Amino acid sequence: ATETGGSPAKPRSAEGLRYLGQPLLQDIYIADPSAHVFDGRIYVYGSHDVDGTTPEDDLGSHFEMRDYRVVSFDRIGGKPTVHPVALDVRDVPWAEKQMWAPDAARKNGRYFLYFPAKDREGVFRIGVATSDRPEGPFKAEPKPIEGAYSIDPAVFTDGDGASYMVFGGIWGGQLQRWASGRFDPNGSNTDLGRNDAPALTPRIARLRDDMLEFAETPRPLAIVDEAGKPLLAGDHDRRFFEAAWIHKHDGLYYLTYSTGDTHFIAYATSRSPYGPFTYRGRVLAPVQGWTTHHSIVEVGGRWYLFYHDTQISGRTHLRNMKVTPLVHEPDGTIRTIDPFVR
Ligand code: FUB
Repeated sequence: ATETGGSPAKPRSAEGLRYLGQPLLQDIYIADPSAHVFDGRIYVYGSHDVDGTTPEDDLGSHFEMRDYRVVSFDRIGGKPTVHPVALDVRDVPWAEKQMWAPDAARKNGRYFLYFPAKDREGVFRIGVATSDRPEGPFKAEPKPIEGAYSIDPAVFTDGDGASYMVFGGIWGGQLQRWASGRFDPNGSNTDLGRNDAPALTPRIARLRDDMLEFAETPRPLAIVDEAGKPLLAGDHDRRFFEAAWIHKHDGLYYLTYSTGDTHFIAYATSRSPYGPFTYRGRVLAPVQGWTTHHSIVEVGGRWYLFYHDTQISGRTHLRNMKVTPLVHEPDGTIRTIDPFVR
């Protein structure tokens, strides 16, 4: 069953309320939380934030993550288990640095960790690593996924078993440098200065049955306004920046994403995973910290938003994850969440 909305999604017990607005763990910094339920347990695959030496800039050079740690819970509001290192950049043959937002999937009893990292030429690629356990350790494939680039992979598996990866992010995520389908080392660092052009959008590609490669060439997902016109690059309040995620509710596909420099999690809906997606509104108002990144998951018949902010550290690259109920209204809209109102 799914939460179809109408009434606020409430945690089931007084004990369960304690997690609202609170960091889910204190011991290490985990951001960009991609949550999944495997065999009744909640597993979160996120970035493992660390304090490095690179100065802060608009391209996110200060996000210097070097490994992944999986966190699991027996229920929403439950005690976190922080598992040992799931994958270290030193064990990824093609990667050099900046292990950014990952996601995971399961197929035929095998677990797949999808992750972006910069190669030795400073280009973001997306790789995959496998394990027979949801928490890892994962073993990386020797090369990045052919045809995958930029950052923030998220894998959605549809009811018919087909899995799709959405990916991409502008500015430091380098998507603007792939406009021609090939990496342009001299391309612009940002999408700025092209306000009237259609905004860049996330890419989507169906994964092969073995989940290790694409079954097709990635294509851009159209994100349009209510009149069917593509959102424009200058429309910073609505245009895609990074952190795409797809979920399906009541037969409708929801593409949710960060608007980056305006700090919203926005959403758009479609009757197909390939779009076009029509912009519908905001899932999450700005949180504390520059970045905002999320996942949406159904747990025990209720829907939840996992997200992050900088409550513990007050520093933009040291983020902690949180979770809050999410409501789909009967008309297909999502009730906007204000992280500062409980
Ligand atoms: O964690 C590094 C980057 O920050 C992610 O890849 C983006 O989505 C943003 O959250």
